[in-house]
Amino acid sequence: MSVTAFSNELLNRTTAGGNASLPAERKALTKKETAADHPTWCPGCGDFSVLALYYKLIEKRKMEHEKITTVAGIGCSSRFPYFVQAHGAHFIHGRALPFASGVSLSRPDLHVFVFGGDGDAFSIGGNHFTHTARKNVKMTYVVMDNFVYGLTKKQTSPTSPLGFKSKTDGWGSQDRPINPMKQAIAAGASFVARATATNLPHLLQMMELAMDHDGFSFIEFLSECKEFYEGAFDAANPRKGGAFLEVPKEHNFEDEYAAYKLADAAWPGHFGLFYKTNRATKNANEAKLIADHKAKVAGLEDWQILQKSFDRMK
Ligand SMILES: Cc1ncc(C[n+]2csc(CCOP(=O)(O)OP(=O)(O)O)c2C)c(N)n1
Ligand code: SF4
Ligand SMILES: [Mg+2]
Repeated sequence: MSVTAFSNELLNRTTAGGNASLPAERKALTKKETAADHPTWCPGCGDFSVLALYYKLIEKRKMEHEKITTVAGIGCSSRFPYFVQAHGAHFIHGRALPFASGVSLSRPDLHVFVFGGDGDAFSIGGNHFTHTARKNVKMTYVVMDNFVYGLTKKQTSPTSPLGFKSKTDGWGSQDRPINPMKQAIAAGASFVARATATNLPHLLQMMELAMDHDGFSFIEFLSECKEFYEGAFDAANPRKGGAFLEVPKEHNFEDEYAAYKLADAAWPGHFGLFYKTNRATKNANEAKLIADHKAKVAGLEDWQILQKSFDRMK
């Protein structure tokens, strides 16, 4: 399917109203009702835009307070849950995805959002990224990629470009950076999109698409760190002489190889939906396993189920 056809479909869906389950007497939450602590990010940090759009998304899609779940690891970007007045956890560095998987699998009535940085996602959490993607656990993961470790004051991250001078690479980074889009596609993510702080309506559109996806949805969001990597994304910023290039209209986002090729475009690359496919989620597979097992032991008391297990071991 082409991106244009899908966008039109989305537009019809989202303008028709958000959460059908929201009772009439409950009003959509405004930013005032969703905002918690004052964000502690530096002035001009790209992370503010994702937060602003998350408030907007909650309001637009009429999410209920008790259904909002915001999970993060550790990093500047991962402070996110503190700033949202709802359920959430600021978890261990790199371990946001396993925590979010537990929430997603045990509470199918929630949609889990995970926010974090490039270090959290692709260094210490790289393993979890791969496995959560391949297992297709239903959640939306927005990686606020600033090409640096911001919180710990400028170390090289897995997305820092070659030659980037940091506190860990005084002579400039020697290691080839990873390409998050290729990484996500190769790992088996069933929804892969890219956005940037210079086009916020576009980011909102990507977040809506991701939220509606039944599976693991990943968005790489270029989020400038004003303090330790100023100007990193100027090439994608029309106000700084760069260009915001959308995914070409003829791109077939159901074609995995085309998506991979698109992810290989020269810097600063394209923005939009690269890849989307429908395949069984871990949530659906596990729900079926549990239902099948329950059917097998229907009518038995707990002790009888236990006795059956012991008998099998004899
Ligand atoms: C187990 C563990 N190792 C290392 C750290 C130190 N640490 C905290 S945040 C961070 C990197 C953050 O970078 P990133 O995920 O890119 O987030 P940003 O601050 O750039 O948003 C590191 C190495 C930690 N908190 N816990
Ligand atoms: S150090 Fe960088 S990433 Fe962290 S809050 Fe400041 S501008 Fe944002
Ligand atoms: Mg970072």
